[in-house]
Amino acid sequence: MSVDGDRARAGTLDALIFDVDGTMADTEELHRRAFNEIFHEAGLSWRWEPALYRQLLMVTGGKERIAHYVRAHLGDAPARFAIADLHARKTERYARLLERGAIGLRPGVARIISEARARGLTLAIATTTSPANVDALIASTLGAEARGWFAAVAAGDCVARKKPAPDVYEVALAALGAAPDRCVALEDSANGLRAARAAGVPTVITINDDTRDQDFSGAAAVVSDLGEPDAPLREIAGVSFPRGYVDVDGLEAVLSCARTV
Ligand code: XBP
Ligand code: MG
Repeated sequence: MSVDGDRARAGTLDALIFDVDGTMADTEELHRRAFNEIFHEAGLSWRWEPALYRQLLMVTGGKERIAHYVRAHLGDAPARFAIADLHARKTERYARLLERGAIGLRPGVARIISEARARGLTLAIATTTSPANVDALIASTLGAEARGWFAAVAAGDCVARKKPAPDVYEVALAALGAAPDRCVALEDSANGLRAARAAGVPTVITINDDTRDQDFSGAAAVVSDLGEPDAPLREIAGVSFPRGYVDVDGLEAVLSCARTV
């Protein structure tokens, strides 16, 4: 349902736009495992250890990340490798790893989705990861029917320019028919923050081990995670969440503050 659906909206917040990797779930270790398994099966000696992978994460998009690794770390030509095929196989492997129930949602994600739905907000996704990965994560954590809760899913190659370019957020906003200043983006990385901000969407950052040291200037709020009533978040910067967790009222406050700056 688009933002101008038939559900009256009392507040100023119309839609929540979720990033996926690192925000909805801590997925990058599973991505790293899938990359390494496929490299090995392809007879390549490439192995992305955690420290290297954290560096490589600054390049968004798995295919782009492989090409960058070949060029910048191997001094070789990406065209000499069947990167699209490697990445397709990696995506299949990642889905299989997810099916084994390898990952749960981060704190507060299921709660805020449920509350947003109950309050008549529209949900969307704006991610660099492949669409198949979005479907696999939603199915393995919320159930296959939950894919229909998201009015728009902008993912992967639906845009030529990936984050930090704003394109994927602009595709999601257009699909929703939403005004950016009536939405809030939930992100985990500096690339994601830059993308959302360039699209005019106020952004709440939930940090993780891969992104905690990045520059989140311009975020409406930076927190440890979305929090739960029995597991309060840690506030790092920006708007405060006095209940100790991010809820719809807290996100309405984010918009109010964003309007005053
Ligand atoms: C994170 C990414 C993706 C994933 C890997 O996306 O940059 O590239 O690391 O997924 P986001 P793919 O934080 O925007 O969700 O291999 O499918 O790209
Ligand atoms: Mg992310």
